[in-house]
Amino acid sequence: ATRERSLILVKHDGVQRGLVGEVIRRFENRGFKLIGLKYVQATRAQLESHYEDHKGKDFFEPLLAYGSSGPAVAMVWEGHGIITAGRAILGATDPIKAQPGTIRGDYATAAGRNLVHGSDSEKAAKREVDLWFKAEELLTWHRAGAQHLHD
Ligand code: YYY
Ligand code: MG
Repeated sequence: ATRERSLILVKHDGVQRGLVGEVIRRFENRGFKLIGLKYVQATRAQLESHYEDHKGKDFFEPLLAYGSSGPAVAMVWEGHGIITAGRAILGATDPIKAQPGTIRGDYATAAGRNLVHGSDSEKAAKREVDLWFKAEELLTWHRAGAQHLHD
């Protein structure tokens, strides 16, 4: 659906690497609509909830420790196919396997420093958007020229 949403994070390594603008640019250029944006200091508890599916895995603790060590940027993007397209824009979880032209394939080499997060299903997107944003922080607006992006 055109109203499909995805929670995209520029994780702390992405902020440190100066890639916030680059990530936003790639989603903007593709024609997606930004409806929520904030600079956040994630807590361990928030990341534990965000990554709940990975609890118990060997990378879980380092993921929480590094992710809560400094600021990140949280975004909600909206548009037709945003979940699938967003994952494609990010590239594979292991940046060594990520295609050039993707964010991870262009800028990262390690899974533990893979710069960005993107929701992987509608169910995950709903849960993650609710975790990072209050309803009133999401803006309803019309992106000019939308009729030229899809029929
Ligand atoms: O959704 P995505 O971020 O692409 O990967 P997930 O399999 O959901 O893992 C979440 C997060 O955990 C990943 O972005 C980095 C970290 N991680 C890791 O450090 N080492 C792994 N072998 C797998 C995942
Ligand atoms: Mg994931």
